Amino acid sequence: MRERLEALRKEAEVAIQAADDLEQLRDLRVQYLGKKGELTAVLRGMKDVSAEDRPVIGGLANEIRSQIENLLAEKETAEREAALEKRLAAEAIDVTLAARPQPLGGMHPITAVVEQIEDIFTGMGFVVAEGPEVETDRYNFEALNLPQDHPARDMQDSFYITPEILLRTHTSPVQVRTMEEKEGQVPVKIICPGKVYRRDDDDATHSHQFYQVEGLVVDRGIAMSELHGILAAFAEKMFGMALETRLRPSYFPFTEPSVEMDISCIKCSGKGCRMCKQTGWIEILGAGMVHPRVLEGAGYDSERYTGFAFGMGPDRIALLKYGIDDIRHLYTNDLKFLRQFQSV
Ligand code: FA5
Repeated sequence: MRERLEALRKEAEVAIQAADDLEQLRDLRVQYLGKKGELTAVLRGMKDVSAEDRPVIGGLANEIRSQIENLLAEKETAEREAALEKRLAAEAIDVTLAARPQPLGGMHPITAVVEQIEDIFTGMGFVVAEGPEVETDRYNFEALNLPQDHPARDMQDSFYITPEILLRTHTSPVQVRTMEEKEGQVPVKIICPGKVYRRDDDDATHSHQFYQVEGLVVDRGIAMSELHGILAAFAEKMFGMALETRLRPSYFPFTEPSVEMDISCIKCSGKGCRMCKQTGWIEILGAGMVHPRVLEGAGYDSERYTGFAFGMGPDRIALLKYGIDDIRHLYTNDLKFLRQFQSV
């Protein structure tokens, strides 16, 4: 018995020393110390040992068990440390290695222009409002003083979904929605950016889907001079230069009087060039004093309150600002084109 135990001790010592990974050590633990292990098997023979030898052999067996346990624990610790060292060495970061270039996205020119417009107007105290792109005939036309069969409906050829529902042709319905929500409260001072849709034939300056930014101010004593002042300040900020502006009479059913605002040509400063078709002026938006019928229909007493509204096309502003020659470039997702605007 003693010899078997001593042989087991030696064999285990050699095997543990020879093991070179944690898995082997786990197997050796089972092999020597497990329930079905070799030491347990030897101890099962204790019943055949004489009563006087039993304490000695028992003591020896316990000594060998704890010796094997210690050896296993030491070797496991050493193996764990070696494995960690190996991993750290393999994962070491070479700080001298050149970084991989990370492709950076850029802002789409329309998004850039819409954000600039929002920044300029919110800086003047306007709040950004939103409305649905799928709109009712009432908000898109009727409530804006454009009853059925009004000839001006032809100015904005529409995509109808049902006779009552259409894709909005302009952002002006948000004027009415906002005034209704405010229930006669003043001041109203909003801008509304968003997509609009018209059955226009696509060409260099027309798209069937484009953006507009609407503006509306309603309060006591609002006059045309405020409209002009705010829009002139906006234009100079937008194009980053001193500009002349002029208001020309125009017609929109929802404003009276109605105007279009021109700016002096940003390319030739008004001298006349191809961009301004030799006129020195470029039209950038439509505007006017909110028609009393629109105010009344949305719950505002037109004797007490007046207001102005304007609507501009960020697509066309992007063409001007970035010198783009065709609006269709803005909608074709050509990366070669878009990469030019990565820094705007
Ligand atoms: C309107 O849509 C009015 N709702 C604007 C308005 C609002 C006037 C409030 C008065 C008071 P107009 O149809 O002119 O107006 O369009 C406004 C702007 O949208 C134009 O100046 C132009 O920049 C842009 N626009 C119009 N049609 C197209 C198109 N097919 N493609 C790209 N931009 C367009």
